[in-house]
Amino acid sequence: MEYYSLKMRASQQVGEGEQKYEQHISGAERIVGRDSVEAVCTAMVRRAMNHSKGDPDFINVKIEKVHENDIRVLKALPVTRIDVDTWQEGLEKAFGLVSKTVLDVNKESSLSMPKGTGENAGLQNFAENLPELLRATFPMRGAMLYDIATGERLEPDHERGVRATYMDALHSSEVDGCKNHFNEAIVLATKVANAPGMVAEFCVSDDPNYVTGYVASKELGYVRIMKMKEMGDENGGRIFLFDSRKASAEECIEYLQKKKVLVDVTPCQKQ
Ligand code: WAQ
Ligand code: MG
Repeated sequence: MEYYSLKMRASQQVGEGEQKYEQHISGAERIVGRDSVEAVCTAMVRRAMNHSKGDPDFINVKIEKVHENDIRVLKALPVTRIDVDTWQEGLEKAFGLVSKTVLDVNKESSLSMPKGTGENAGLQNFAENLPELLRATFPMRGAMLYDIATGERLEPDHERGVRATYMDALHSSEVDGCKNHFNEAIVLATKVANAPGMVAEFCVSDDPNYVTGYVASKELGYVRIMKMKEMGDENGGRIFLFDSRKASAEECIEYLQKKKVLVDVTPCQKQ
């Protein structure tokens, strides 16, 4: 079977003179069989032309052939959900789950390391740092890559962050459709959880009307947390928690940005 990667991004110029800049309106990416390329491309352009964020004056569609041998097929992470009464409670739960995962990994590593190495004062109270890390992701287009071994940020560009790309659901016949948050997120989270050195991911949507977020890792699976921010809040972000004792940042970023991944979501039921 021959596959193609399709990527679309649309933007609009706003402002005048010196202040003029390209504002992102819409973006999408797929990996599909040869037979679907034309229809998916049309659907992407339609999505760009009918977006509530505005009328685009620039649309970029990139279509690349992908060799089947270069595609890795991954099983979707198992999905669970946590219901909460308030977004504050949801955020607490999410912080709790990731910091426990991080502490467990750090405990394990420090047992196998000579005393005095791999310890960092800032990491002792990792949980307390999480709200500040999350706030730092709000203006970013990609994710923060945070090293749990040193407490350092490893994105080459802190303003942009690292973006996971070249991924889709396997056998996804869907051509059109507006953004489905869950379907896109389970694909991204599964790719990310399988990255070299990845420990966990933390995500809050930047869509003001979408308050469900998640934490994910190979061990935790994909844990949906039904409220993680206030309705109407347009602040969201992603943190990729990474362990530099397990892999190099270059290797991890190369995988996130270049490796083609199809995620088998058939057994994955939305909870
Ligand atoms: N790679 C890395 N970071 C990204 C990417 C990407 N491909 N796409 C978005 N981000 C970052 C970026 O900073 C955004 O501001 C932030 O993540 C949130 O992105 O089970 O919609 O696309 O129902 O707004 C979760 C679904 C939906 C929960 C998450 O994220 C559920 C969502 P958004
Ligand atoms: Mg969004």
